[in-house]
Amino acid sequence: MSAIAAISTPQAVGGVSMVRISGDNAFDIAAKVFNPVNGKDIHGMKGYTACYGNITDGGEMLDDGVLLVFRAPHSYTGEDVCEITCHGGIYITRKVLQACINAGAEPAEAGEFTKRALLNGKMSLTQAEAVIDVINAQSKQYLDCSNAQREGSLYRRIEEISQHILDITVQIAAWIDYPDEMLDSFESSSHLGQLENCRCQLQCLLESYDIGKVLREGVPTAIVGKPNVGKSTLMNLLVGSERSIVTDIAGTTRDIVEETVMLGGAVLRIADCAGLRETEDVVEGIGVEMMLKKLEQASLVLAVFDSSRPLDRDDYTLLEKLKGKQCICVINKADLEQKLDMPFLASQFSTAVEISANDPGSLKKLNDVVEKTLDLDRLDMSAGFIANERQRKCAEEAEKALQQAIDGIQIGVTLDATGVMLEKALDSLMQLSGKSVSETVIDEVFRRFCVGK
Ligand SMILES: Nc1nc2c(ncn2[C@@H]2O[C@H](COP(=O)(O)OP(=O)(O)O)[C@@H](O)[C@H]2O)c(=O)[nH]1
Ligand SMILES: [Mg+2]
Repeated sequence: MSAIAAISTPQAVGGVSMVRISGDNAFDIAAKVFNPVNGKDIHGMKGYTACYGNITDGGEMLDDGVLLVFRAPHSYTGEDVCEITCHGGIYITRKVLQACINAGAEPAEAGEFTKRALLNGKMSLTQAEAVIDVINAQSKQYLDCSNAQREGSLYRRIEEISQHILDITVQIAAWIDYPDEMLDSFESSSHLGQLENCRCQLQCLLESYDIGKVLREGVPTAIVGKPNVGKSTLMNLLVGSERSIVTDIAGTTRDIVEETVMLGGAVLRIADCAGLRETEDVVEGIGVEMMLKKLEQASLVLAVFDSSRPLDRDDYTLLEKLKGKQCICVINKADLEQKLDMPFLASQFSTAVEISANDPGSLKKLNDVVEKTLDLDRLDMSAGFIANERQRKCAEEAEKALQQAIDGIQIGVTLDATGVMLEKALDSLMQLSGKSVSETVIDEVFRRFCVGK
């Protein structure tokens, strides 16, 4: 394919930036813009070698830099690749890219380098999708999972399931075509067991989607409670700085204050809200409305209570509003004299923790209780997981078709009909792994990428 070029480093000021060129004529283009100081022709350079030289555009000197070359097929894209590293200014880097385009390269589209890697058989579709997840990973856990995915963990898992289904489909086809020559009658019970096993594995993969989503996007978390229980103090403790205003005046927090923090092995997108109480104050009233909305949207709620005061009407109103939410009861101000009906409060929640939000020593307790509540370790994500909506849809369709095949065998439908359902399941799995996938789907996948990758 003819060469494409793009800036592969961030569009920001830094020490160095890199323009990548990939394609059959990558060396021709690089030779037009890069002149090695040793005077040698870059066409003679071996793969994985570098040289220092001047970068020019039609004779105009732009910068000096380093050229790194890769020879097909031993490159990221599987094509000839030249990477020109120049000084890391936005203007100069754009000028170097323009020089490559003037020399005949096409500007690369989002994800086009990775798309070429896919088309050249350097990686599967699920591996290509994992590249973008590695780039976007915000936590160690998600990075580890995405790296395993990039190594092909999901691909292998799908291949394994597909192989089992294929074996059974082949046996069924043989039995349909040559019933007289088959020694044994069709063993529906053993096939049922195997199909059920495949279905369970798919279900397990589907469950991984929710955990992946949590790791990828962060958990929308709301800190709620009546005024003055220490919500903003808790927020500041979690953030590690004075993010929310703390006073002993009830109704201090009115706007929602939002921050992203790592807690319990996950990224939490935390909102510190106005305290829940009936109020005549118009602005505070709007704050309470916003808090109720945040509460509704939250996947995790930190419900804060003040242990130095008995429960009152505002606490009971809050308890009503928390029904059905994944909630951790945070009993704050453990350093003060206890006046709270602890046994009653604890009975209202599955998880409770006693802390002093103004004591940094409470962080560990909060970390542990959040980790236990989210329970992100319950699935081995490094063994492959469903990372996006496209994959989820394919896995769901495969599982549905398998279930129909299983139901069919149980009620004694013809083997023809069972075979059709199994083929449908296989087709969905092939779409998942990218073995059989339309160009539209591939384009959709790469639209999520950045230019230069
Ligand atoms: N003794 C004690 N005081 C606390 C604790 N947490 C918060 N406070 C105090 O309680 C008051 C209200 O805190 P704030 O975080 O503004 O409460 P919010 O209205 O729920 O956001 C402030 O005077 C805080 O210093 C704690 O653990 N122990
Ligand atoms: Mg507050």
